[in-house]
Amino acid sequence: MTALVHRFVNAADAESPLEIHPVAGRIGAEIRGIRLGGDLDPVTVAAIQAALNRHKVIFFRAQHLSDAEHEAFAALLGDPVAHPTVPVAEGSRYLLDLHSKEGYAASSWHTDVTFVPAYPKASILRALVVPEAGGDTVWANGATAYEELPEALRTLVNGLTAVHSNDYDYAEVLGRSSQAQEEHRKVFTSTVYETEHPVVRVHPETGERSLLLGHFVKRFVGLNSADSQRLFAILQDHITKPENVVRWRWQVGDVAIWDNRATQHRAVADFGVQPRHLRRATVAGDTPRGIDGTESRAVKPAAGTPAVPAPAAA
Ligand SMILES: O=C(O)CCC(=O)C(=O)O
Ligand SMILES: [Fe+2]
Repeated sequence: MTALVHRFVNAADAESPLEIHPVAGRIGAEIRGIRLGGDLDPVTVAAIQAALNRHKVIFFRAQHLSDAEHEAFAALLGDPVAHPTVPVAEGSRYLLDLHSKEGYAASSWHTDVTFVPAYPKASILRALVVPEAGGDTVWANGATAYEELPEALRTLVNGLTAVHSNDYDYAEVLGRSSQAQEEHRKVFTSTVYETEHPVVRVHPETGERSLLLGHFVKRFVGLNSADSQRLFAILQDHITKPENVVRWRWQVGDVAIWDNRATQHRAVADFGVQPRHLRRATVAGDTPRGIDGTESRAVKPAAGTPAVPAPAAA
């Protein structure tokens, strides 16, 4: 057996002005010595963006951002956008609440909001309350996963398109169905979206190819649902194997930022009834392109249909 040699090793860029400490071998780095907020200078913001492109998820300890600081920092990375169906967190303009008390932990592998064509390019998550133990988050590198696929599978996915929707089988994906889960599903699917994306996305800034899948995938175009499920499981197994993954043990005040164009993530739901509260900002992204340049396209709502406004949080 020949060892796979990765083009990319998760080492800090010697040119970066930031203090960067890689975490796992293929993804993730902690950045020290920075206080995030809306008043960072452009050189630092560019260095953060470069570190994000390189390491795919970056961590900052002990930031303790307010909602306003969180949103102001997000605006330095691009245009902050609210979730398309879930009402914003109380007192904020764009933030999404992830509050385990309400029965919600995003504990299956996904890329954020891939049920719309131009889904967010980055997500910025901060920890307000964390369990004493457990409740970590894990991220997977879709680019190294693509790179090490056996050639026959790579050839197969290069021309493949998948349909992503927010109206997926929640009980099946999350392995349970509770009242809180059902409430969440109703809000999450108040407008049903369906989008066709290439399975291999070419990163608009780095040119890197990565696998674009995750739990919003309903099926592959041209395959029936049984074949789709089997192929999906094979590809997801490659993406989420431990070698492609980094795991973060949260402390209150931490911030994690991920490149939502090249990664998947999920919460680890091992914290029982302990409270866990995170808030997330997302920054607008562009429409993905596949290897041959084909762009993702919306299937639902059909073009010209006005989106149904999300119900007010009650
Ligand atoms: O709760 C977590 O650890 C992950 C939450 C999540 O999926 C997100 O913030 O997009
Ligand atoms: Fe997420």
